Amino acid sequence: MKTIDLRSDTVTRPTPGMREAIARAEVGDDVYGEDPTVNELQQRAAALLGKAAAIFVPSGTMANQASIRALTRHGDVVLAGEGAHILRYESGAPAAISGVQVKTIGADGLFDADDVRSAIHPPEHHYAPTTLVALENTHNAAGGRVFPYEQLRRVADVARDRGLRLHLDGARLFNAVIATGIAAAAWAEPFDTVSFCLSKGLGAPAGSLVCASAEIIDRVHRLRKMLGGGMRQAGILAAAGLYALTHHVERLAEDHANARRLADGLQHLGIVVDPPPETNMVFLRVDQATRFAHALRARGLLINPVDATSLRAVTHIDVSADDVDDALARIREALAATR
Ligand code: TLP
Repeated sequence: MKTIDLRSDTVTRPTPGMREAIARAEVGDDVYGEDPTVNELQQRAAALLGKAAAIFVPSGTMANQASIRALTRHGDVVLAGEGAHILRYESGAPAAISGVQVKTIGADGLFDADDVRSAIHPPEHHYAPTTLVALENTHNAAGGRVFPYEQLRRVADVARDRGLRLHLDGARLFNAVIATGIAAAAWAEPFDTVSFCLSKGLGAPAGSLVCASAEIIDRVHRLRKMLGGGMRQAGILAAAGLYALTHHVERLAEDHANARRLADGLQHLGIVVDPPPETNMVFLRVDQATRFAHALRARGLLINPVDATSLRAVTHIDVSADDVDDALARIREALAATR
C-alpha cells in the first residue's frame, strides 16, 4: 500500500525535472559570492518581489529570525498574529536571538489597523518600544488562511504612520498569490523584509529567501554568517529553487483544488472541517486527535495532530486527486475503527 503523506508540504521530493536542474547547476563558493546559480536566484527573487536585493538562506526559520534581528534592537516589542510561526514554532528564537518580546494581537492569525494602534506602547520609559509588525501570509496555524489584502494595507499604513517596521513571513506567499491573483510584488510592497520558502509548496529540497532593500540585505547577510547559514556550493539548492519558481508556482492551484476535494469528502464523512480551506491546508476537528492520527497511520495515511482535537492535512505536489480519494477511503475506515 502506498503511504500518503499529508503531514506538510515540506515532505515533497524533487521531481525528475528538478533533479536534472540540480545535476546541471553551475556552482561556486557562495560565501565568496561566487556561486552563479545562487546569484541568479537572488536576482530573480528580488525582481519577483519588487525589492532591490535578496539573499538565499537555508530555512524559513533563519529567513524570519535574521529579518527580525535586522529590524529590531534587544528589548523591543514585535506585534504578530495569534499562532504566528515566528513565535510558536521557531524554538523561542525571537527572545533567544533578537532579545525581543512578541505580543500577539487580533484573532486567528488576522488583525487589523486598530489592533496595531491599540497595542503600540506609549513613548514612555516604563514601556518597551514597539518597533516591528510581523505578519504571516498564508497563515499556517490559522488554516492556511490568506491575509485579506485591503486589511494588510491598512495594517501597513498604521505601522508606517507610527514609525514601525514591517516583516512578512511569506513561507507560503505563492499560495496566497495563486489563491487571489494578487502579484507577489503587490503583497510584498509595504514590507521592509519579506521571507519566502522554496521548500514548502514549491517543492524544492531546502532554501528560503529574504527580499528587502540593499542596506537591509547587507545586514541580513552578516546575520546569516553569524547564525551559521553561509553555504558553499549552494547553487545545487538554488538550481532547485529556480526550477521551482519556473515550474511549480502555477500548479499550486492543483494543491488548492485537492484541499477543497479533501474538505468536501471529509464533510461527507461527518468530520468537521474548520476553517474552510483557502489554500493547501485542511484542519480536521475530531474528539481525540492523537488516537485518530494513530488509526490513520496504521492505514498508511500520515496526518499530524496540531492540538488535542485538531489535525492538519496539507496537500502538495506529491499528492494527486486520486491520492485524495484514496486518503478519504482510509479515513472512512479509521473512523469506523475508532468509533
Ligand atoms: N512550517 C512547518 C512546521 O514548522 C510547522 C510546517 O510543516 O508547516 N513560516 C511558516 C509560516 C512556516 O509554516 C514554516 C514551516 C516556517 C516559517 C519555517 O520554515 P523552515 O521549516 O524552513 O524553517
